[in-house]
Amino acid sequence: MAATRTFSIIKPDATRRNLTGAVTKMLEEAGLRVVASKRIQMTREQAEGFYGVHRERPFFNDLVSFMISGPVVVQVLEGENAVQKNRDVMGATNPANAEPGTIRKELAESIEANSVHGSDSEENAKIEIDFFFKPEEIVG
Ligand code: RTP
Ligand code: MG
Repeated sequence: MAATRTFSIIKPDATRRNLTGAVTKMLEEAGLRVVASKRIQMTREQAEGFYGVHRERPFFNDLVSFMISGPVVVQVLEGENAVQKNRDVMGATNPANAEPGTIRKELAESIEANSVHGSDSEENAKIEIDFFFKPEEIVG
């Protein structure tokens, strides 16, 4: 099967606790390869744009504030069935419901400060990769 790509964010709760390497190690051990990576401070406008689909959700304002509360690491991950593989290693949105061995179970603090974002479909992966990366920044 051909390699596909997904988009990942290491969220501010993880960068704050110096867990960038720990998260990346779990992604790599799950069979994903980091083909692009950069540490950025998101602006409010960027975070609102990125999470635009959640604009009407009750947690939207808190989520945006959290995502700009510190640096994040945005990454493009490559592997077989990358979107699903990443979702599997991330675990459930709420770490209390996540399976042992997943990033959120082992590392996350709460349903909001849940350490990682991952695209939920190949279509959204393309949109999210384009939101943060130029083609020449991705080296497969
Ligand atoms: P993500 O998009 O970050 O990969 O996570 P997800 O699909 O598992 O969760 P989603 O429903 O898309 O929600 C996006 C992010 O919003 C925060 N959230 N807070 N307070 C709450 O009830 C609540 N629910 C979701 C989380 O940071 C979640 O990852
Ligand atoms: Mg989502």
